[in-house]
Amino acid sequence: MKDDDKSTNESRRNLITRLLQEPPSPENDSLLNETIGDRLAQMGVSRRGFMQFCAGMASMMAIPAAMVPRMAAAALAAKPSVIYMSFQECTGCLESLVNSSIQSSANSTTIENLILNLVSLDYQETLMTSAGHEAETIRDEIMAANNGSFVLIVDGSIPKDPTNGYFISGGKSGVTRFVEAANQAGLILAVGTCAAFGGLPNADPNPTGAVSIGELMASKGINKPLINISGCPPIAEVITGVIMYYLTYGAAPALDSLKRPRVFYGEDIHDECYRKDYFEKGLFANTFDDAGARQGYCLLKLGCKGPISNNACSEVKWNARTSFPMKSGHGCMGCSQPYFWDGGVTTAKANPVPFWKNGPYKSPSFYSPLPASLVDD
Ligand code: FSX
Repeated sequence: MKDDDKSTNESRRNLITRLLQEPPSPENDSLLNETIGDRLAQMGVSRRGFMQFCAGMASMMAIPAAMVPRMAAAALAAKPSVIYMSFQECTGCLESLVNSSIQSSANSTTIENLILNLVSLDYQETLMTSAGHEAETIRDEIMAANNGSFVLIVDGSIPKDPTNGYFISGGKSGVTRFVEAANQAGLILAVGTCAAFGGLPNADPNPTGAVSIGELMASKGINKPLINISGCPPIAEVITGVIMYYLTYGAAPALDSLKRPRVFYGEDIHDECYRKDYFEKGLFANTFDDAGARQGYCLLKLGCKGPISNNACSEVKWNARTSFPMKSGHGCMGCSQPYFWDGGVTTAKANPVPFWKNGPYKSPSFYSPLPASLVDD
């Protein structure tokens, strides 16, 4: 990590701390009129709690503090329609989002609950009570009513050949279902590594011919804004953070070359890992249960993929910010990267030796070249 990146991180962390301790300002309070206050109260959220949430979210996404009131106002004023469609996946992405919400909702309304209350989640096959033709009709009506403006969240990858018989739902192929929705959407979020890069269904030998959402869009000439939120599963707060940004600005945040938001994927997991000090000192665990592992030594020699994986796990953490893999004693599996699983992460076939033997510390050739559809010009 460069020195100026380090100082940016440092100031971001300081900003988070300051904003979360700051008393509510008249400027912020003036934005929360009586109607909004009532709505927050109905959701069990105090004004102060909501402003703290916005401040924390803004800081996490490197949005200037001056934008916090605007973020709060936009989030409360807007209620965009969200259509959430699932294709070939394990439902882990939705589990991540929903369990995170349930886990911490015993004490207060969480970020996830808040967002689910602030957007109009109009179609999600696993969560909705409607099914069959009724659900499909609702989806079609909502897409028509919000043509060009709804947010399409997609998880799972899709068989590229619509005639091969894999993934038929509502009598339509995955390609047909996706293309119909994508052509009417305002913004597309590819949630999870399956949707973003192909993921598990795309792993060798890829029997269904599954491709990522980006690749399918490119092949169908669909030119809509796409944000990849990778991870198997992705971090719930990263999904909600991107939605918050869109509510605030009406546009996608800055993306990296893989169309992932830079604020969450701009650094590798190793950069913020608490075991990094041991890495710097050359202290490594050699087995998962040796004395070094118990003291927090670096897990690099056990195959940790933190240095080549971009995500916010070590900063945002998981399960209501409780922990993340390295804190739990397990190396990073690189699930946010293209070619997870085949990319040499867990299979002996693709990567028979720990990656630290693969040459330079950050080998740019560790992963195969990316498909052109995933790379910005
Ligand atoms: Fe894939 Fe998600 Fe992994 Fe599972 O929806 S990213 S297999 S956690 O469920 O798509």
